[in-house]
Amino acid sequence: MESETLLTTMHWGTYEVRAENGRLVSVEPWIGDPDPSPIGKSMLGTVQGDLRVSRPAIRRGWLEGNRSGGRGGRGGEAFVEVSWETALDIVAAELDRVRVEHGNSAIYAGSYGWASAGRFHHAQSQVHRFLNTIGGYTSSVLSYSYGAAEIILPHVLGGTDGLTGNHSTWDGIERHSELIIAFGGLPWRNAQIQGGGAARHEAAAALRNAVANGARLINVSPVRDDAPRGVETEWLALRPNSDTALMLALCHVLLSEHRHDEAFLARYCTGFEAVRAYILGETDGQPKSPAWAAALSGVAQDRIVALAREMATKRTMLMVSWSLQRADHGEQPYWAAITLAALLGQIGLPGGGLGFGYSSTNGAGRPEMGFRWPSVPQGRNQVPDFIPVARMADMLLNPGGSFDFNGAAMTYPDIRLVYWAGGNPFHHHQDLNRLVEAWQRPETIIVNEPFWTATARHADIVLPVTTPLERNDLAFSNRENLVVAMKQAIDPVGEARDDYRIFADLSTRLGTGEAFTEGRAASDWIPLLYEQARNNANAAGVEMPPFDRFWHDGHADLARQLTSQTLLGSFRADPERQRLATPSGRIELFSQTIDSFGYDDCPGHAVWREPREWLGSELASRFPLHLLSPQPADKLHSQYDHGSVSRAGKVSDRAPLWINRADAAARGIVDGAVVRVFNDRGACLAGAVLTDGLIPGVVQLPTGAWFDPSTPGQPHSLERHGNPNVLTPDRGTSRLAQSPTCNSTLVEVSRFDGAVPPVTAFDPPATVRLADVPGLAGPQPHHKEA
Ligand SMILES: Nc1nc2c(c(=O)[nH]1)N[C@H]1C(S)=C(S)[C@@H](COP(=O)(O)OP(=O)(O)OC[C@H]3O[C@@H](n4cnc5c(=O)[nH]c(N)nc54)[C@H](O)[C@@H]3O)O[C@H]1N2
Ligand SMILES: Nc1nc2c(c(=O)[nH]1)N[C@H]1C(S)=C(S)[C@@H](COP(=O)(O)OP(=O)(O)OC[C@H]3O[C@@H](n4cnc5c(=O)[nH]c(N)nc54)[C@H](O)[C@@H]3O)O[C@H]1N2
Ligand SMILES: [Mo]
Repeated sequence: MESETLLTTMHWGTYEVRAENGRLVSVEPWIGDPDPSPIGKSMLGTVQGDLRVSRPAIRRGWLEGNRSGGRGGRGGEAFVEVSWETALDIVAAELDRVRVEHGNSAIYAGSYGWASAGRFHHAQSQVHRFLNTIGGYTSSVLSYSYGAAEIILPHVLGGTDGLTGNHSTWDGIERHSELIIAFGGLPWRNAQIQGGGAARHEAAAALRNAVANGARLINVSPVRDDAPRGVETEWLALRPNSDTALMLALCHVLLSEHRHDEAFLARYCTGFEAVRAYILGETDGQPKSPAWAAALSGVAQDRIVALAREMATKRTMLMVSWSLQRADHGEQPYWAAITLAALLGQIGLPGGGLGFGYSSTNGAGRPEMGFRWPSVPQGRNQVPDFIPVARMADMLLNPGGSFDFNGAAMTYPDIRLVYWAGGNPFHHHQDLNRLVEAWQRPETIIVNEPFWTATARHADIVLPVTTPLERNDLAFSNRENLVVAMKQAIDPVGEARDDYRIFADLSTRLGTGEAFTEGRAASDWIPLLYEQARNNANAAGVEMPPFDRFWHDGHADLARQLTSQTLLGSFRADPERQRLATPSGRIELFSQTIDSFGYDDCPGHAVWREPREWLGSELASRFPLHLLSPQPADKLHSQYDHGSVSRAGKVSDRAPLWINRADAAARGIVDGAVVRVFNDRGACLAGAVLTDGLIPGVVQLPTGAWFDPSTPGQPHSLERHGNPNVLTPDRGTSRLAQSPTCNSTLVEVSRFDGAVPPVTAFDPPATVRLADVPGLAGPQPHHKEA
């Protein structure tokens, strides 16, 4: 094993890794990747670095009986290292206590997060399967990525095609698009990523081809650099969160100049009359005219008119990034984009219509494999309680509280125990100071983690987990026709174990061992999953080699059955027989269903609703800068923030805050200076980067800096590393989708003139050994390994 070169697949790419004498010595892009991501390099030095959780660890106060956290408890105390036997006994007993005393709904294990690529050791599948065998858990639905879209699109288009899959493929766009309008741009950095594993990075080349074939590309964004790398692009700058107004005004021009496609609307859509009356101002007295939208968006009135005319005369593709719906009333830009595309009448034509999230990952626009990849069966959850994922802090703070969601009146369960495996809520959640408070409420928080992330530090019990390099696994992802044998390259670091083994051992203690493992070791599951994949592939006419040959070769490159498709192409061809899964069978420009919910913040058709927080709101007099928190270029979320690639991007040790030169000059801020970014919810430090690539009044601070509060466990302490989620609001998009609104945030930025505090997020937390804690060494005499 020692000097062999092995393949491994991560969400950001496939790499050839090599270990010597037990140490990982090189990580190089897989030779088949035409445009590899540098992020893989960050695994060197970190996978075997000092931020690994090396032994099971328990918060000292929890061991001493302080179960509710309390101020300064979670996140602020030393950890006591214990043996696996002790840790597993304690976790099993605590799960059992909570389910017996409070019922399984008192266990929250939505456990949202990206974990690692690798089909078998998928942390969420494992924790869900485990908890389902012991009676279930309160779960979550939707994603932080595109929760608002997951709710609005089924109402309007009958499903999520064009969002998460089944996009119009690049080949049609390359050949037929004459005008590509990209709301939220097409930043190359995001297309580095493919959930479940990336192999060939092709999005950038596809865009280059489209433009080389004569398409004109417009980046509609507050940020110039949202343009794709190396492709000629016009920048149409607009105020953040004003896209809906711009889209409605484009509709207004089409309608008032009779450039809309009446035949398309009549044949394929329902509810056109209602939205037409709204756009023309017949229902509320306010025409959604170019002049109206210009005042809201900052885009000149005649530019809007000219753009609408150009769209009507060209094969026009609307690409809308996922970021637009992570904002207040995030349902609306999606519904408005569909309305605009419907008026243009090109939906279902190659190179025309629309799609969501092109360049948000590497997958959009690539053909599907045409069959399903298997995953670890999760069993059935007997607990009916669930929340929309981003309402997690609300749930912890308001047990028994009620809320609306997609037409239903819901109640928050009373959570006593939280189990997280494979996610980092102190990365992903909004308003982290509020989360710090909410997180003190449960009696017990258990986290499986390879690294000392903020979530691990804020847990009561941390169980150390392997990374993919320390175990065998399989990678296959929907848009990549490469299947990779992810072979173990190094020994587990410290005492780390696979999530699977942890849950198997917990199951044994809880009497459900057989139900969880079905008598299989991890090494039995991998060929089993592979054989299922092979059967599915064969049934679809795609050949996969037998497992042994595949494992020996290290990967299998599969032929694709499907090569080309157009979103809603078959619906366009035959709307009677290919009805959409909407109540009318058509595109619902007006939805009777949504209208019947009676939500003022999401009525029956696309509307402009002013965001609660944006440059047009009163709050802007105190916090005059709109903060966008995009994905980080040099990592995936918080993963490997401590790696070399991410660290090279830090400015004065912190996350970079991009700020317009004029805004910086007005505040006496110079390039590279440490700045304080703040609002009423919180404050963080960041490193200033001056640019002309943002409109004035907008700042950008990418996500991913490991949460580094100056007084851990206490809300409202200064965050020192540049984590934007101490600033973002924890509010749902609307009563419809209740999804994240991180891109609707106002802040002020000032020079930080005091002594700059060091970042401590990359120092491992204090730990002591159980035997060294007087009075605590007692409860574990019968354990062998201690
Ligand atoms: N302000 C703002 N906030 C955002 C966003 C934004 O745009 N702006 N974006 C949101 C979006 S789209 C998303 S998807 C979320 C992402 O949020 P997350 O998915 O929670 O972020 P990650 O950093 O990927 O967290 C994954 C964790 O899993 C751990 N892990 C890796 N492999 C394993 C394993 O095998 N087992 C176990 N047990 N753990 C493992 C990693 O070390 C890491 O800590 O963030 C959201 N938050
Ligand atoms: N390198 C890297 N790539 C990633 C990820 C990562 O962590 N790192 N995360 C992956 C994940 S989980 C997801 S869900 C996707 C997310 O993919 P997206 O949601 O598309 O990504 P963002 O980077 O949040 O946003 C893209 C751009 O939208 C612009 N934008 C923000 N608000 C507005 C607005 O109101 N109007 C307009 N017109 N533009 C706006 C911002 O300038 C931003 O640069 O990215 C994936 N790709
Ligand atoms: Mo995401």
